[in-house]
This record gives sequence, structure tokens and C-alpha cells, in this order.
Amino acid sequence: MKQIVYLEEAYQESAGALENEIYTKEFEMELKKNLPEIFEEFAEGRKNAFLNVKKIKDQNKPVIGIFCTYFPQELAVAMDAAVVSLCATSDETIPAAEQDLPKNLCPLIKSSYGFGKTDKCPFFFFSDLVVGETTCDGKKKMYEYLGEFKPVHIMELPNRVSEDGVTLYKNEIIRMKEKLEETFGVTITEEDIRRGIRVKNAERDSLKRLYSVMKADPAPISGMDLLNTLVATTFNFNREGIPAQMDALIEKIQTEGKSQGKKPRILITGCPMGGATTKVVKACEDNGAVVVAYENCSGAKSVEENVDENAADVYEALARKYLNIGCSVMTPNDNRIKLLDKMIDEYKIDGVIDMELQACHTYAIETLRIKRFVNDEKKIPYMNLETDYSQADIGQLNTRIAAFIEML
Ligand code: BJ8
Repeated sequence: MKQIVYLEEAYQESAGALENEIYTKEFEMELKKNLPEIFEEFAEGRKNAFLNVKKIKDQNKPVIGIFCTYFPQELAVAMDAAVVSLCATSDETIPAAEQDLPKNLCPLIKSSYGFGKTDKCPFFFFSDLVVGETTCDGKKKMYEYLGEFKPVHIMELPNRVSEDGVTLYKNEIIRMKEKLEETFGVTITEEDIRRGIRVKNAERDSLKRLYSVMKADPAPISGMDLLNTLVATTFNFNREGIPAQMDALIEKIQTEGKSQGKKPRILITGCPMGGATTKVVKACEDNGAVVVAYENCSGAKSVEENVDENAADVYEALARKYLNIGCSVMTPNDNRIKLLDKMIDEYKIDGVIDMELQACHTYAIETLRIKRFVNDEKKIPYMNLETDYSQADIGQLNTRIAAFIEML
């Protein structure tokens, strides 16, 4: 009885947190203003994600919570587990986190920890196991404390893309598989993993097809709709169903989409986005531009490259794909430059905005390399923005972004 009451309370609280985290009223209004019939299904999908994860738990299916795109989701698909992206984009839980963690830490880390500590994230609540990777210093040290609230498994991620790195990560993927087998009492065969690879490749291909609609000039949808749809798909637990859903959405965009008109075309790179940081996209689009591409982890970074389906060694194939994600925690991080190079050309980008979260040292340090590349090699304007999860800098963001767009 106590458990049921607790679950109901958790539902109420979690639903509130979820609302703040991934489904803002502002976004709902944006949808209504633009293409309600096209995107409603996706907005609903996000709203219902909490109920869906609860249904999955009721069916006794394992739920794995993740924070980062370096987790090889193919392993979860291989054992029919659900993967949930844990709440990390709202400032609601930062005060609770700051009781334990330093204030001058990246808001993403504080938010994640705060959701774990306060039990306000429905996905954290239902996760059987949380997986973290040794990415930036802040995240990997935070996981040490997160382990006090949930079982946490850490994958050791190498700092550089090299053959030694591939071997290290391959062994970590095998260790991850063994951990899943031991935790959930299942056997994951090579054939299961090959199926997981095919499912995830098909999903990535369909997401690529979706965001490629923005190659059209004028763009057929707003950058806000694109971002919110991309984020929403991470809460879809039926991974096999995503390609058909994406294709239906693309068809609707092509037949019913409202052209955005001729506007300066922006690419956003840098830290992951969603929730509180959609303020940057809003500021771009309120000031007359359209965000046509997201190179960050909310967009192309983790989606562009597939796993080799024909590789003899599935673990090595997974290690190669995931290590190629161009995150600033890698040194050097040439893959970010390669992807930016390709996207700036393909999406006919007029200006690049590099968004850093406060106290994210790796992305902040990398701004110089990105600026040099964008200005000197691609010969287009670049702007770096540092922000956090508060609303305090909205005025300043608008002023700076308006001036940048004016220049394009
Ligand atoms: S693969 S971008 S999801 S690590 S913003 S917590 S880096 S201090 S989020 Fe990331 Fe994986 Fe990389 Fe993507 Fe640290 Fe920076 Fe905070 Fe960050």
C-alpha cells in the first residue's frame, strides 16, 4: 500500500518535473502556431513517455538509464531492454545538487545529479541500472555520488581515437554486456547484437532522413520543431517503429509543411541541448533566422555514423562507431571538425553558433579551434555563447544573437 502511495506521489512529482524537463508550455504553443497536425503525435509521445516507461516496468522489462551518447544502445536492443535518457536539462533540481556538489559545475551535471537525488525524474525512478561513461571530469566524478541512489555502471572511455582506444572500448563494451547479463539474468548472443545493430542503424538512417529536410532552402519547418522532434524520439521505446514514424512525418512535412521563407541559416554546435537551452533556438528564430542544423549530441553527432553490419567482430565494430563521436572530451577531436565541415556545406550555413554550458571546460577550450575553422576555412561568421539553465540571460542572449544575425 505504502509503495502504491509512493508511486502515485512520484507520478505527480515526476509528471511535473517531466513537464519542465521535456515538454514546456512554450513548446506546445510553438507547435500550435506552426504545424500542429504534423507534430502533435510527437508532443504526445513525449508527454506519455512517463506512462510508457511505467508500462514497460509493469511488463517486467529491464530499463536502462543513460546520460550520454557513448552508451552502445545496440546492447539494450539485443536484450529487449528499454533505454531512457535521464532528465538533465532543467534547473529545477540544481539547488538540491548544489548542497552536495560545487556551484561552479556544469548545469547538466548538477541537474542530472539533482534529479537522481530528489527522485523527481520518472526515468531515473524506473531505471534498474544507470550507465555512465568516463567523459568529462565533472560527469565521471558526479557518478561516484549518483551511485548512492541507484546502481551505476561506469564504462571507461578512452580520451583519444586510436587503435589502443578501440581495444580499450571494445573490452569495455564486452564488460558492459556481461554486466547486463549478470544484472538481468539474460544471455546476449552475437546474433542478438547483430539484430541490435540493424535496428539502431535503421533508426539512425531515419533520423538522418528527417533532419535532412532542412537542407531545403527555404527550410520546411522551424529549428525548434526539429529539435523537439529529435528529443522526443529519444523517449520512444519502440525503436523498431521509429523509421516508419519518421518516414510518415517526412511525408507530412513535404506535403503540409509551412515554408520558413528565406532567412539566415544557422548551425548550432557545442553542448547538448533541450529543455532550458531551447532558449538559444528561440532567440535565433525570434530574431529572424532559422536553425537548420544541430551538430551537437541533440542532433547529428551521434547519428551520422552507423555500425558496420558486416564486421566480423561485433564488439570492435561498436567500439569504432562510438569512439568516432566527435565529443570535446576526445583529444584531439578531429571528428567534430569533419562533421562540421560536411554539415556547413550540405546545409548551406550562413553562421555557426557554438553553445557552451557554463563550466564545461572541454567545449569551452575547443571554441578557439572551432572559431578558427569556421572563420578561416569555411569563411563564415561564428559566435560563441555561454549559458546555463536559468532564464536570467534571455535578454542578453537576444541582444547578442540579434546582432549576430544582423551581420549574416
Ligand atoms: S558525447 S557532448 S552527451 S559527454 S556539457 S557534462 S561535456 S561539462 S554532455 Fe556530452 Fe556524451 Fe560528449 Fe555528447 Fe561535461 Fe561539458 Fe557538462 Fe557535457
